[in-house]
Amino acid sequence: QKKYEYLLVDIKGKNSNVALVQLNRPKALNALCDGLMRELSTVLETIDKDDKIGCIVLTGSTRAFAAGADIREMQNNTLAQVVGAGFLDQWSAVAKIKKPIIAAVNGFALGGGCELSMMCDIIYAGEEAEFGQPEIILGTIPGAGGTQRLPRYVGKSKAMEMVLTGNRIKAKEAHQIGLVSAVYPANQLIDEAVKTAEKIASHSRIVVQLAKEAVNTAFETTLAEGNRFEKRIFHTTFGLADRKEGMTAFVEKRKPNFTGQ
Ligand code: CO8
Repeated sequence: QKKYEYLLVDIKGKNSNVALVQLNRPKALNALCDGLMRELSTVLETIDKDDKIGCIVLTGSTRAFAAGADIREMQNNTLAQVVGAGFLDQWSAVAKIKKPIIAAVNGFALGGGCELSMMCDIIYAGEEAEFGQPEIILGTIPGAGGTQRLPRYVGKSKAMEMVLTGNRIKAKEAHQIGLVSAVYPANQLIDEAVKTAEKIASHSRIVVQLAKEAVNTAFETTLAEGNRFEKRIFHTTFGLADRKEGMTAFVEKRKPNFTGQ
């Protein structure tokens, strides 16, 4: 097992095809300092190229998924510095990962922590999880998609309420408004996320990647353009051995044997 400064990385699942990436900076409630985000981007990009892995679970600790960008690190930055250095540009790497990522959120997911969870593809929450965009309290605004992804998850009124007040919402409400797709007791959360990840990893790798790309396109474009894109991706699956295998297995009443081709 490779050692990381801010992460714990493990392989999970009966077929060892799920990567579990745990944010591990307990002293600062997993505040997302530059070093942590650099390490996370590198690790996710490496996993993305690993043929053995079909799905990723990203989690934090019981107390905090992540309490935001690192406020101490940002405190004395100037406008010229943040623009000049492209401050926190590397965060967007997470949203570019091609394999599905399930965020398993226990504890606080605040500011950049909430934004990081929204860059993932599915969010599961532990019963004690709390989500919020408290940047307004610090005299700034969300900078990693909070004003853009949150309204797409929960609609304008709730997103405005969260971004303008800085108030936190609990897991149950996050579920009701569609930010998270399921809530589990804290100690079962990672197992449940791994179970879903194993299911995803049992499907054709290439088709899973295409499906993720198609759903994400819904958030980038018009309905007509999105439907046109989807149709082409759907057609594309007919060039794959896995599409033939999936349908043949159904007809022959057996399990498919996908090869990712
Ligand atoms: N940054 C740095 N350190 C932090 C952070 C943070 N975001 N959050 C907590 N810590 C540290 C605390 O300073 C404390 O350290 P120490 O023990 O050395 O004093 C330690 O973690 C424990 O925290 P608390 O003692 O405060 O624990 P509590 O249980 O009392 O409170 C809270 C927990 C409510 C989570 C509280 O820590 C808090 O409010 N944290 C800040 C939350 C916040 O405002 N987050 C938003 C940050 S701004 C942001 O994320 C902008 C994103 C822009 C991304 C742009 C990308 C391109």
